[in-house]
Amino acid sequence: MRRAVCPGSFDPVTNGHLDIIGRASRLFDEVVVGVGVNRSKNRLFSPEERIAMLEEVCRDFANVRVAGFQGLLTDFCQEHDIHAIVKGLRAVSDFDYELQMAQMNASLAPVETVFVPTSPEYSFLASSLVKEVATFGGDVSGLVPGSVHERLVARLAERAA
Ligand code: COD
Repeated sequence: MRRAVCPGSFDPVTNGHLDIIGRASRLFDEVVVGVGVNRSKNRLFSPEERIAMLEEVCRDFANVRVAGFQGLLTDFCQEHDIHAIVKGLRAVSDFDYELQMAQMNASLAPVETVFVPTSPEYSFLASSLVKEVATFGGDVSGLVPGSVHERLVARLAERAA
């Protein structure tokens, strides 16, 4: 069984993430979307909300499941018998940090990192930018799945109230 993890914060999941998850699902027998729930960053959505959104948008991929993880990604890989980490690359600027993480992860556990280049239409897409644009009223409906867009608009309205 070739099993991989697509890790991330997914705050929230975007069409760019979904593209990478779908492509990973065609490369591996099973893909676990690993939602990092370390409490270090200020998140718009809770771990439970991020997991629920991912479960909803990944339900058409038969070999994809979603799980939260705390602590080191390599510990999660070992617990789930995973030896491949799939990461999306948008630009050279992503590569510097991703390479460092790949090498660190390989030093901690028997895992290989597989880099998948972003599809050109998603190369500018990041959760942080989606949140910023939506906060100031910009239209991000084409950048995230429909159900995620609804939750995003609702959450920002709650925050603004
Ligand atoms: N196109 C293609 N890929 C994309 C796009 C896009 N438009 N947007 C994002 N991605 C890729 C990113 O490049 C990344 O690979 C992945 O999707 C997730 O992105 P984010 O922004 O949701 O998540 P990050 O980068 O904040 O997640 C970081 C992790 C949670 C993976 C990382 O911090 C981690 O492994 N944490 C656990 C602690 C640990 O083990 N630390 C030591 C690391 S060496």
